Amino acid sequence: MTNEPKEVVPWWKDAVIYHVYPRSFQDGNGDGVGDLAGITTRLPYIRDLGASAIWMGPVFSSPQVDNGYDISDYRTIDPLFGTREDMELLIERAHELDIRVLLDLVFNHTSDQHRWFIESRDNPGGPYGDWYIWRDAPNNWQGFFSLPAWTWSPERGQYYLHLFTPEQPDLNWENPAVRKELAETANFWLDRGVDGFRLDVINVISKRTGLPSLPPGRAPNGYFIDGPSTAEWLREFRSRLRSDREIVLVGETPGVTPEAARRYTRPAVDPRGAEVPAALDMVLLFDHLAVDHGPEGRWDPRPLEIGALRDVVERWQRELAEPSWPSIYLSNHDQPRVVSRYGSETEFRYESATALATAFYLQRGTPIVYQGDEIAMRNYPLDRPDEIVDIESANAYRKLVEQHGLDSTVAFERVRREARDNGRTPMQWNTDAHAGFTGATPWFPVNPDYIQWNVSTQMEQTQRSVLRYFCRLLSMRRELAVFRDGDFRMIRSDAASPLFAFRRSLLDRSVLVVANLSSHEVSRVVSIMEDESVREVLLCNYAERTQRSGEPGQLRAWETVVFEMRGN
Ligand code: TEU
Repeated sequence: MTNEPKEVVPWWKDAVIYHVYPRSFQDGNGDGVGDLAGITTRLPYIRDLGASAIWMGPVFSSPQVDNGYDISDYRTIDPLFGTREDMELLIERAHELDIRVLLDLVFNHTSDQHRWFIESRDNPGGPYGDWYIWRDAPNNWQGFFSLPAWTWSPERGQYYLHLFTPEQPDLNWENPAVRKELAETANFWLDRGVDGFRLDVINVISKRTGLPSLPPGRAPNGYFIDGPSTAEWLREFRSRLRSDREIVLVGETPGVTPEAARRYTRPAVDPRGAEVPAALDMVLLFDHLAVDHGPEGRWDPRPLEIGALRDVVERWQRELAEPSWPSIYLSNHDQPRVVSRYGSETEFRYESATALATAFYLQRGTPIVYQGDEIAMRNYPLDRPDEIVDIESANAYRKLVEQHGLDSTVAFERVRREARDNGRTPMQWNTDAHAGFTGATPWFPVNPDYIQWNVSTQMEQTQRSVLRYFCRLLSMRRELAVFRDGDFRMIRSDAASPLFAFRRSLLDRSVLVVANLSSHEVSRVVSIMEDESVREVLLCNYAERTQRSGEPGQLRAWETVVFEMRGN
């Protein structure tokens, strides 16, 4: 069967990106916090997993109000994470191992401790006076963190806009000097060898002219999400980047519409008729991580309906078909652990973690594996509200109790499941104290289940090892061109069915991926698999279905199988 790739493609279409949350990955200097030196020691592990790039969360100077997403100097490394030499050594070692390095640039806002903001606040008529968004009176915009979006500055005698915390003032991208400086900041790190960037909330940089208040019940799209100049400014940003090698730009785009996502990820034509490269190579979507949100959003969680998940995936695979390119991820530092959220963290922890990974990472697009998901790390057992460290989650709890009048127990149960702390617990390496993450007291406690669930134990396990399964899954994805170049077709199922199945076809090769995303057996799937067209089993998360036979018409709890099919 033909397995030749269609054409030479950019490296990031072949890549598997491993998302590292530096604070919780590996402590290299014994202070209880993860750091760059620690990450460097774990690069061989990342390579052996099958990843070919890492995306590191922000490690720049920061007061750490929002765990580093409040940056006070983009060109220096926060001592918490090490030095610029540590960064340069990490980049060098990563490249030696054929691992590319993406940094996380937070360009919508800075810290209120950034010198630009202090200058802007204290010297309105000075060169930085117009680098942020100042107004005499606020509009009615609400921020993302259950907070108002404006704060009064007595020093300046005006309000300033912050879509996140008051310590994260929004930069004024309308100002050409701001845009120029941010591009130069990116070039500063490109000159030091990085291979691309994840751009934090990059689709909120453009605000509607005049900053009008939102009509009641109106979504902020067009007001401060996917604003009027977003695509234009991102194309300008890309045009200013210097690099002697192919770099990647991954934009995090909360609330993005399909039309806007295509605008960002497709080439455009300039007034002279010349093609202009796409502003972004990929966007990070959120809809697949909102199907379990109730009417009040994230902090009103509901049980997952697989039908809704199928529909969202099918829609975005269709919306971001050629020439766009999707990213694929199941969790990150802002989300609960996927095995707790969508899987079965107790009875079928191995099966559900591997089924979800197969159902997602074989779709069309670049997989992004969040640290710890490859060993099925699960939510942290938060017992009390005062254990919540994350500012967004703590604000949400306070708002549910104080503004929504929820009983504190009910409010805590909602937040406990969704809290961002769940995905930020230290990486579980082995059975040593603190799971081998640190020799000191960790900044956040290690999940007590690390004795059973850690890298070392799963490396030794020959059966039901999530880690070993991930290695096989990512290796198969890399070896078969159909997973990169093939088209995607979701197999329709009854709305209530827990079956998640799709077909990938390329020339005369096709594979069928089926997963039972439930804790009970699913039968009557033989119609999908038309037994005579099944050629062989390429991968399965149950040991015994290694042959083609074996009740092809049914799937056990959380069973996933990848079939090579005849024809396409
Ligand atoms: O998150 C952007 C974002 O969409 C947030 O609303 C986040 O996803 C939230 O948890 C959803 O409920 C980025 C970073 O990933 C996040 O860690 C930062 O706190 C945020 O931007 C501000 O920089």
